[in-house]
Amino acid sequence: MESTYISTREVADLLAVTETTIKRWTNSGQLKCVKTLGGHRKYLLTEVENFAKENNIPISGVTTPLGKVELEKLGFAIFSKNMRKTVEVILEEILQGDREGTFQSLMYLVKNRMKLVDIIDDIIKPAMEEVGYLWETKKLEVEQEHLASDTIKTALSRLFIYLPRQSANNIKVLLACSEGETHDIGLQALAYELELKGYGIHYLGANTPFRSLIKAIKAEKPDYIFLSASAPSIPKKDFIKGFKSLTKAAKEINGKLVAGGGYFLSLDKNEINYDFIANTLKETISFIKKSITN
Ligand code: B12
Repeated sequence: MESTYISTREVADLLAVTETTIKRWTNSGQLKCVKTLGGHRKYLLTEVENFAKENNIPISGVTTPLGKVELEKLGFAIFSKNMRKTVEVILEEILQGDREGTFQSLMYLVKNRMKLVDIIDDIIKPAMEEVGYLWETKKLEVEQEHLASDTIKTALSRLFIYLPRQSANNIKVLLACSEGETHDIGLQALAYELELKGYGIHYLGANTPFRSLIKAIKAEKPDYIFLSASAPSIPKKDFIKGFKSLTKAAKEINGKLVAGGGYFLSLDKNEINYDFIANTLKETISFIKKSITN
């Protein structure tokens, strides 16, 4: 093990980056290699492990390749910065219910230095909007929509394991979908991003009764409370009443209340009170950064 040497391809697989990235790190002297008599670069496994540790890069060892056709399509989409094409490839995998293919496609984006927030906001959100459109126009059955949702959820939960983590900070966040709300993919993605950034996560998930949410806020005293609502199955007046009690509970513990999800667009701004409302993960992250530095 001490003197095991591996190839550029193997280092790339191990660290979940492209071979080009490995070459760049080597050329800049960050990662050491030796050259074989034939001129090929070889890396000492222990050196690679140390490099990964020092730079906070997880050792994944994901080696299963995508099919040649998918790889070519994705490669071209990324090379030409064609987001629409990238969305199409992911959508195809999602609609087939191909968990492995979806995971590998997302992994390919990560290897090409795409950030999780961009993958969610610019690839997964539009792909799922297309799923919604297909369902609305009766081109997709309900069970196919369920399959698509579960496929992306599973792929994201696998991807999360391989992403680099920052060390823990002392900021506590509580996340929940409102009462009557089952759409939890956006909220779950936000929880992944915040967990990777070192926040302490208290995730309550789908359909959390307002009463229980308030109990949890009082018990946990989070710095931030994130509430997601896309199409809750409760009357609007009950939602507004519940949300008002949430605003009060957040104020009492001096926590910031952040609302997100399509339902808020249908509410009158004067009816509810929050610290921030977000349509994307990018907006949410920059709000948190700003509010911490203020
Ligand atoms: C997948 C899906 C489902 C799945 C949900 C599975 C799951 N576990 O989440 C299932 C099949 C269960 C479902 C059910 C229903 N759905 Co549906 N669903 C969708 C779909 C296709 C995708 C949603 C999604 O996951 N997107 C991917 C994520 C990443 O994007 P996102 O949710 O928009 O989140 C982003 C932002 O909004 C934001 N964000 C989201 N939450 C939060 C929270 C915080 C705090 C912050 C800061 C940011 C944030 O960040 C995310 C990243 O950018 C949408 C279509 C669409 N246009 O969005 C319809 C959609 C949301 N559903 C819709 C409807 C009507 C329903 C049902 C009522 C249908 C029915 N008649 O049975 C039910 C019941 C819903 C309920 N009561 O909760 C409508 C809602 C329309 C409306 N406003 O009234 C939509 C828009 C479809 C449509 N075109 O008609 N659905």
